[in-house]
Amino acid sequence: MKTRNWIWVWILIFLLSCPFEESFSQDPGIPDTVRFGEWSTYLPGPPSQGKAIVPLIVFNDYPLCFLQIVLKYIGPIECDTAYFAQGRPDVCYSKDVYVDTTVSVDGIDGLIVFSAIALPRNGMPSGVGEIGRIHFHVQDTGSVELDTTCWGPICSSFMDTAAYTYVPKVVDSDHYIVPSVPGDVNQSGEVNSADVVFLIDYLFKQGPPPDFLELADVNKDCIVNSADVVYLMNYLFKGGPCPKPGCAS
Ligand SMILES: [Ca+2]
Ligand SMILES: [Ca+2]
Ligand SMILES: [Ca+2]
Repeated sequence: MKTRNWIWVWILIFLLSCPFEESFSQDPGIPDTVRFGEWSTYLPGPPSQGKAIVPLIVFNDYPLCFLQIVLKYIGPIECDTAYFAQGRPDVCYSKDVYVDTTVSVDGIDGLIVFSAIALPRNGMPSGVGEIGRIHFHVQDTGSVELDTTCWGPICSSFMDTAAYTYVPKVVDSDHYIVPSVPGDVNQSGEVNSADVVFLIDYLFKQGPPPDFLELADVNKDCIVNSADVVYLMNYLFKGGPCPKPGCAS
């Protein structure tokens, strides 16, 4: 073989041995992730129907011009609504970045698609946080699974401001739905003095509202107020009647 041919062979071997981290389809920097926050569920007990709220959390280390997240759910749940929450896309909006967002739900196949396009090209800032929420109807107790998938040719993908398009890592969510305990205002799984504190903070100290007001309406008059605090304290400390499945919402 001529010397010039050997040079080409060595160039080829060198190129093949190079890492391809910077190639077009690779996620630049730290891997971007999509994951789900803690499930908040309310199920009075079968056969009555309940509700669940699941936060959608995204980490991206470079600003994004485009994101598309395609999700599939399996289990005794049905998607009621899904939306981009106040937060990261809104942050873009307040910085004069126009964000066009859509969420599609296909209840028959159990599919949800979040899409956001940020214009102009300075994109959605890098960071981590909740970008949306999914609300489900809960039909029964049991295992539910929330994972990524493709909807025909549409799969989850991100594009950064340098026009790198890549697939984010999706951390799936397995959750077991159990009946809710009336009076478990903070959804810790049990009713105790922490629920009284949570309720007092909410009613009188501008604390966060319970995810489900039904759990705080322990006297079942469809309103959450100081009478529920009295009822709950009476149950916990004076042997009063059990909290009831509430009707406030
Ligand atoms: Ca990254
Ligand atoms: Ca509790
Ligand atoms: Ca009440």
